[in-house]
Amino acid sequence: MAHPSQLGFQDAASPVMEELLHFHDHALMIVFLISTLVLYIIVAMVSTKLSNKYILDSQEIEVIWTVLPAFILILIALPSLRILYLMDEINDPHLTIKAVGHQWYWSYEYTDYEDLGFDSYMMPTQDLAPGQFRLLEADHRMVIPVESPIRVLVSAEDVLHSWAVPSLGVKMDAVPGRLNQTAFITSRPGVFYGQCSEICGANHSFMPIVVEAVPLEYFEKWSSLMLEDA
Ligand SMILES: [Cu+2]
Repeated sequence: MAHPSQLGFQDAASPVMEELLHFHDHALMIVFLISTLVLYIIVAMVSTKLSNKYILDSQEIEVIWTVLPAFILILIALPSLRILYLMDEINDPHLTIKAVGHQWYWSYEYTDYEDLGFDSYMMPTQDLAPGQFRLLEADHRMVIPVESPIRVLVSAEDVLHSWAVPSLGVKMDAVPGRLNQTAFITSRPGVFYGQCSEICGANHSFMPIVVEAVPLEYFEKWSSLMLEDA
């Protein structure tokens, strides 16, 4: 959960998000180094009269300022590719959940169970209990067992939506007629908030995503209660 006026990312709740945060910091440090160097050169050139009108070419410096940026790009590309393939990897999910975007709510189907599925609408402001987040709380949360590999199949019924939970490092397009898949593991119990991340119509801002990670025994109790209700 982000706090007011937060500048950086939310705390990671999954191993992939932790990798992404490290990569972000790594890339940002390189950006800072380059920006500082460029700023220094600009200031030096503007504020001094240093120039040499007799030098027409210099092979050595040209080799350096061609090879060095290429090397820096490799230092960014390799870890980026590593995370890209890590995120694509889905090993033996314990649970598969189908998340379908609608105008304007999400519906979830637990396809490992015979009849476990529900719609998840945003809680209207007047119905919020103290401590609940406005525009972010849902009437039915997507409950999952903590520290278990979860696969989410994402699709949409009407228009493009996007199923996204920043602290889990997940953002997957929900496309009508197409089934996308993504996976994550929650490294700690908690409630993780997200929002539809595709401009999908008038109430786009009012279809939050709430993932609640609980210990396995609580998840089993929850699923049997849901099955009884159905
Ligand atoms: Cu949407």
